[in-house]
Amino acid sequence: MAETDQRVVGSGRLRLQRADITTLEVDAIVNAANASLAGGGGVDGAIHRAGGPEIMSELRRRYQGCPTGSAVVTGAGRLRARHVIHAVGPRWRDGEHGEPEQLRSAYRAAFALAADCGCATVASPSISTGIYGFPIDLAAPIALGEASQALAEPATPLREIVYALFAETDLACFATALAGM
Ligand code: AR6
Repeated sequence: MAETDQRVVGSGRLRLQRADITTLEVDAIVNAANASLAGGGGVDGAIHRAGGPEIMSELRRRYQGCPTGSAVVTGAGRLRARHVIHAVGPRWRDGEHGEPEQLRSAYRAAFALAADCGCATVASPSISTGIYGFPIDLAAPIALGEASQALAEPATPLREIVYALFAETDLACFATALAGM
């Protein structure tokens, strides 16, 4: 799939790619989960389908939900990744209920967990901009800003964060936001 844009940050790289995240060979993929970690539609459904039942078994065994704005990690079952980081973004209401801060916090928690797990390469979807309705033009700068900060952390093992965007329009939106950074 075509690579459209990338940016060097510190000793790492931020990249945008049109892709189904479940196909990527990276150390960790981020899942756009819900607070009960119950699985669902969208990218969450795709990750559980492709990764197999092990991921849900581990979620049930180790965690009792995950508050909005935070993240937990499991193995990746049959996926080519080593870890799945389940991050919970906010459901969009009107933007006046802390949604931007919660989205920022979800990405920050996800990348911090990836670094704690020693990951060099991480792929993330655009959290909250599907079923949860967060406007993607507002979400993209938040997503890219948090990825840049994570890559710029001193001594981080992270070397590449790729946003795996499903739709061409989402990719274009992230590319515009990256150009404006
Ligand atoms: N690869 C990459 N991106 C994808 C894929 C994929 N395979 N499938 C969908 N997307 P969403 P949310 C994009 O709805 O808004 C679930 O039921 C999609 O086009 O997956 O955070 C959870 O259990 C969109 O741009 O997540 C929660 O209940 C982006 O991924 C709720 O949905 C996020 O869309 C979370 O909603």
